[in-house]
Amino acid sequence: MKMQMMENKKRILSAIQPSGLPTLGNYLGALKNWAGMAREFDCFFAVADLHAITVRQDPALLKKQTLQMYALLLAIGLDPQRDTLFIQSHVPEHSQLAWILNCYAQFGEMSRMTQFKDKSSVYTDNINVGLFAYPALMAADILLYQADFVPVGADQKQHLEITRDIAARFNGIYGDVFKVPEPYIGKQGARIMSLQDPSRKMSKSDENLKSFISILDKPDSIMKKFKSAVTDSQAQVKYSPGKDGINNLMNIYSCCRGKDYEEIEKEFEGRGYGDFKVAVAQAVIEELQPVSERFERLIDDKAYLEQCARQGAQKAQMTASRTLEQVMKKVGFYKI
Ligand code: ATP
Ligand code: LTN
Repeated sequence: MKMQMMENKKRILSAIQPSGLPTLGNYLGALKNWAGMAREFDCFFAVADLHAITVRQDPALLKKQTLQMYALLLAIGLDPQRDTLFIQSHVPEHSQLAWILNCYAQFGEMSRMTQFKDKSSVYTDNINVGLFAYPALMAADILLYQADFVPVGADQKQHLEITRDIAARFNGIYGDVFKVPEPYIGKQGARIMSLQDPSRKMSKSDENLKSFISILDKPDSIMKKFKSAVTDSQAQVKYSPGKDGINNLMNIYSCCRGKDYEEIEKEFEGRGYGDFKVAVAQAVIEELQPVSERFERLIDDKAYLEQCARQGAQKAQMTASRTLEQVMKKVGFYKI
């Protein structure tokens, strides 16, 4: 009976890069939704270390951050027994399929990716081929598992579209090999903006440390960052187009407290931005506290984390190898 229910569940796959400790943006835009979806779906979640090296990483730091990110998957409430939680490079099928998909992705469509354009303007001394081919690896991550849905923040929608295009193109040539996945973009939290420049998304690689909240920031640091968040000169807590700073704070508050904008406007009627900023900080502190407590406990238990990662990779590989084998056969690779 239990087995049958498993089979009826739709499958989701997502991944996060271990390129630093996640921000509140990653948490509200991605991680929190993953934890919320886990009961309903058959879940595959990966730490995308192969993607991380598209920008230069310090090897020791990458290693540390990979285990930290894996621990965070558990700390947000994912269950290594129920869900398939793994580290991307532990399943070599990702690199293998990515190469094949490179040959079905067009230079023109890859050149249009906003993330490539953005990152190649930032990392001007290292515009490597991996950075360019990044979406083909992401397509491999998704297509290997025949995922139905891919939960991502709005910034990754374009990569999902190219994944769908590559899948449809491949299926068009060889028959139905890949499931064409749908994006799953949570309404709220889809785009948390920088606290210092609310026209840009909150990003863990931002040089201005005051612009983002790290998921493990201590309460006093969270409070300070919200108090110095950039808003406009009006002082009414009201959601309105163009007021990016206050809109962002309202979005954050709404995600943490589960209230809609109207309720928030009522709650803070007649009170200024100062009060509101403190309330938002408090809500974020309460939201992150259980996660950081669980994280602190887990990160000290390396043996347990490694055991979970090993099992997760084995589970992932069972599905991934089946898809890859089918692809290789279709393409015409000689098998012995
Ligand atoms: P970097 O700043 O190092 O490029 P990032 O902070 O943008 O990284 P990723 O690892 O690329 O984070 O993204 C992980 C997940 O978090 C993705 O699903 C992405 O859509 C989501 N995400 C990232 N930033 C935000 C944000 N500001 N608001 C909502 N979701 C976000
Ligand atoms: N590119 C994504 C991370 C990522 C991903 C994936 C997301 C790598 N592989 C597969 C969804 C599905 C990012 O940077 N946010």
